[in-house]
Amino acid sequence: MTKWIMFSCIIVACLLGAGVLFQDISVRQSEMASQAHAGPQLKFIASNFQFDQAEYKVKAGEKVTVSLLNKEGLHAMEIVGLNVKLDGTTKSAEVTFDKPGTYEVHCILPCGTGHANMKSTLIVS
Ligand SMILES: [Cu+2]
Repeated sequence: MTKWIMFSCIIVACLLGAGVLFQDISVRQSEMASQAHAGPQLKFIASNFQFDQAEYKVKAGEKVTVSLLNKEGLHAMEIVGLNVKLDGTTKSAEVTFDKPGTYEVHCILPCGTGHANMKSTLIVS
């Protein structure tokens, strides 16, 4: 009788172990899937006192993940006329740029001596 109890205990332990293992794998798979579905990215990397590119380009009508990374100093940004604002709290946003055009991108956080010149351009085509 005790053998049966031992045996079922071992079975239950094995099932629990396998369950945890598979759960872990499925979590990892869903993480990988969400990264694969991320789509086009528009990354603004800010430092003192400039953005990493003088000109950024995106395609009109495409859903883009816009993100801001502060490599040096503290900055926030705005794409003028499109109501896209990113800062230390809101670091990324999904945006579909509908209207082709040239938009000004600038820093909206007083960050120091070069703040006023911290500008870039976004071209939607
Ligand atoms: Cu600034």
